[in-house]
Amino acid sequence: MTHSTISSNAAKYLALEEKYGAHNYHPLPVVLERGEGVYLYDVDGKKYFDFLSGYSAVNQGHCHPAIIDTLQKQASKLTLTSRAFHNNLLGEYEKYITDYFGYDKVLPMNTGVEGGETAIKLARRWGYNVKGIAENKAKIIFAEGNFWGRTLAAISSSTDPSSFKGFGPYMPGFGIVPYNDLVALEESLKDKEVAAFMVEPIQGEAGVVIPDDGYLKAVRDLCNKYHVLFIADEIQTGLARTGKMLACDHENVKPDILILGKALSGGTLPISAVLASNEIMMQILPGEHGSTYGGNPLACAVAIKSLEVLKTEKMAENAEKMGERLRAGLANLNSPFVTTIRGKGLLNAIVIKHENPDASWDLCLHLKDLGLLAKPTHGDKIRFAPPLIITEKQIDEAVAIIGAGLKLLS
Ligand code: PXG
Repeated sequence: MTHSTISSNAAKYLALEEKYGAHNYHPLPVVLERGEGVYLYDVDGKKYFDFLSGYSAVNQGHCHPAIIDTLQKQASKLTLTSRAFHNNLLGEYEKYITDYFGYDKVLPMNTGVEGGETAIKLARRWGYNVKGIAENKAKIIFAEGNFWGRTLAAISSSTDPSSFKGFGPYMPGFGIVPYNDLVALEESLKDKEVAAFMVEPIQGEAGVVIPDDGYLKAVRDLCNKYHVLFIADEIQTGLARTGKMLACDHENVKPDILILGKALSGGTLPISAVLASNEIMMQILPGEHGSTYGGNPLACAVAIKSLEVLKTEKMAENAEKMGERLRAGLANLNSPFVTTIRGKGLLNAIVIKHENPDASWDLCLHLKDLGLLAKPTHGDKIRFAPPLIITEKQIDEAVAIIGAGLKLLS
């Protein structure tokens, strides 16, 4: 395994985390202290392209001036009231986001995984109250390879042992079908106890796995046919990342329940949202669900601004164009070690093939030394997902860095 250079300054920070923090992550050895647009700066002042964007939380770019301005102004006025009282921004935000995505209602939460939990609770309730499933019998179907977070429900639907192993017992009422397999999905939906199918339009953590064209449209049709809710987890794919506001927009389908998170705050706060029709949302009554921070005024102000700049700065359009340029640039490198280049908009991955099993980690260390930050997922895949404000010139510079990094592999 390649050992990249770590300054004695950076080493101090690593040592602190090593000693006092849980070892639940394996980060690249870089210590960041500043971000601006598509760039990150480490504690020694070295500048990097950010090709991860906080797993798509920083679509709008680091410290987007308008988002930070809104954050600072609202932070000095009112940050949290709890939902015991009303605040002057919640209704405005709820109107803004429901109009923006065309849903009747929104339920505000914080992290992405809470959004997923909320969607599942809504689907179970709808299953009992509307579909007529017998109490405690509702099932939710998930796709193999899914990733939606780390709670007990999320890991209960996971097919990745590193997520679920040793954390049982697991949540009952969950079923799994292979991703991108409509025959298996239809078979599972015939079960009258199924309330919902929850799926990522493109599987992010699984390594940017893109289903066949027409998959989402067919999922929509099957869910209609069997009176099952279609829950789209757009926490990573949504908010302009794939070249459309939502990845579902590529096939013009509207999920029954839409889950958003990550870039809903431009990387400043944990803000998630679950959007649905009145028929679904009104199944939850006062006192039956919520969160201390959900819908807080600081989050409401920040989310409105984060959504606004996606549109005013045409980030979906830029993601589409820059994504094409990035994939073409990567293909042009003609590296013998890159077997696959795939992606939509600026959610991309390459697959590395090399006799050295640590090659993709080593490549990320080389890229770090050359000034670009990316991280392997599932061993041989590396995600390339820069902020959506990246320019043509910056894409070309980044591709040159990746080319230089690949040359160092041999
Ligand atoms: N859905 C999708 C598609 C995701 O990618 C979540 C839900 C959960 O979001 P929260 O905010 O609860 O993490 C994700 C998260 C990590 C990690 O460190 C998380 C993600 C990607 C990479 C690392 O847990 N995605």
